[in-house]
Amino acid sequence: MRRPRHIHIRALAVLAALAALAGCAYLALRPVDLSRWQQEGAGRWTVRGTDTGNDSVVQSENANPGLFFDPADQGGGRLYRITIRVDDGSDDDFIGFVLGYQAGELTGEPADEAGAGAIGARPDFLLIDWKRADQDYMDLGMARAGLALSRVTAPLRESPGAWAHDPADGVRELARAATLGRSGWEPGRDYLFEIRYTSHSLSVRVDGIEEIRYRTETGTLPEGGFGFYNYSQPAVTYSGVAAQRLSPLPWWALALLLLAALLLAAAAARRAARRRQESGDGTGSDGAGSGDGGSGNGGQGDGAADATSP
Ligand SMILES: [Ca+2]
Repeated sequence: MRRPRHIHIRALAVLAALAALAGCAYLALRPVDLSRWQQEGAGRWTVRGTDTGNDSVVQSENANPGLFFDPADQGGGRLYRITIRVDDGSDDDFIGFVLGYQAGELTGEPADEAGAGAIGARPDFLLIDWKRADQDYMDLGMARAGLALSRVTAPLRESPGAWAHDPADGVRELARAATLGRSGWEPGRDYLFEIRYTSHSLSVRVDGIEEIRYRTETGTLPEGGFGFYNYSQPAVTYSGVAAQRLSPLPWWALALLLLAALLLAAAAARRAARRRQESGDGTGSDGAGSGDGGSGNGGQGDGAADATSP
């Protein structure tokens, strides 16, 4: 039995519209549930509920390097949006983020005794850290004020790597921020971070300004999840944490798909209108009542077709 062409077009239009809707839902920016995140290293991380869920966390200790991260996040093209704020004017140390992080990499040890986290035993992740003020501290070297991107290939602890970005200690600086590279954070001020991370590129915007843009020309950036970083800075709040999958297709391909769905829907609507008009013309006496009778006639037509082609 051959189906009429208009049914194919209508089905295609419905499928295209559903695909477009599913794509939009899949790629939507959503609040992140921080109650499922984990802590590694030093610090005290306390999740706080808000109107939009468990999307806020406070780090309250003045301690050695520590992380709060999403063990379920395996990256694969994400946009993260976070507001960060320090409510402490007496200290001047590090706040920040990690990317491409897998459990256990901070200390270079497996995440658990069963070895489930052993994949993270060899550190290789990206660190975005932001110090408030220059500080030459004991034998750790000089920590510079400002926002910087580094690649970490050794455990992060109280040592020249975490403190001074010493490449000999496994922390190699890749870039400093465009306008905040030598400027510290200010206490009592909200900063909106938007971080885009794919296997080959990283973009960090702060309050709408792109501060860091980094691409790897050889190989890929570290695979893994997203997390918050702290080294010796209490009273840090991360709030409004939200994440979004980045489309694997460029914007113009998505626009073409949407346009195709709209064109198919328009074609289906035109055909349906023409069929109603034709059936109205062909029934003579029904003509006067064709406004209401369109669908009724359509139903009769289908019934007749079924009766003659079992
Ligand atoms: Ca401190």
